[in-house]
Amino acid sequence: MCRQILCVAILFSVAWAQERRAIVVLRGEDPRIFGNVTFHQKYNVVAITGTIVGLSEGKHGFHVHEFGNLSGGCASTGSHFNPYKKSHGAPTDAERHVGDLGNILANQEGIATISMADNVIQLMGPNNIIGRAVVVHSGVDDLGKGGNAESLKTGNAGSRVVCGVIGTLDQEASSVSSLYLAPFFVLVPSFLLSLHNAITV
Ligand SMILES: [Cu+2]
Ligand SMILES: [Zn+2]
Repeated sequence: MCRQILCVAILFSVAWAQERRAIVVLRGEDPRIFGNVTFHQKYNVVAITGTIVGLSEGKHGFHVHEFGNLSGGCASTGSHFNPYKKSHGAPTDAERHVGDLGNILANQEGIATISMADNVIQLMGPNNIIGRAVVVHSGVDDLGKGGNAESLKTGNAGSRVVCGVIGTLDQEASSVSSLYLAPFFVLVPSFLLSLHNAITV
């Protein structure tokens, strides 16, 4: 029993220490539209940062689609990544696809600077987006509030203008700071266990 508790503590500390980064290089059929987006997971929060150039001014739907398949261009990346068979929504909605990241905003020069965070997409586990695709759309994602069937499926965001496959950037390099915490989760339960044994003997 005590050994099981220790094992759980060790597993928990290892899971907790995990930090991971991923990158997507975005290319469109129009070569003037391109960009990079990086994903950095610490604990369960994924920070999303990047820049995309060549877009039309305004909001553009920004999603993770289910397949990392660009053999037919952005069209072959499938639907929004939706492992729980939910309806389309805003990133802040409980009812959303895992891949629903809302909209990005391009300025007058057509440059979108992305800086957001999400705790539904993950770089590990069942919600892992690595190997899937990021797609940016021509139009605004209505976040499931459009009042028609398509809104609950795609957000009526229009055609796919630029996309790319999400790849691993690194798994360990930035995990050093979290590793300092790992001994805490091993040593404290060990100490409590020895204390418990000392008292019960
Ligand atoms: Cu999409
Ligand atoms: Zn969606």
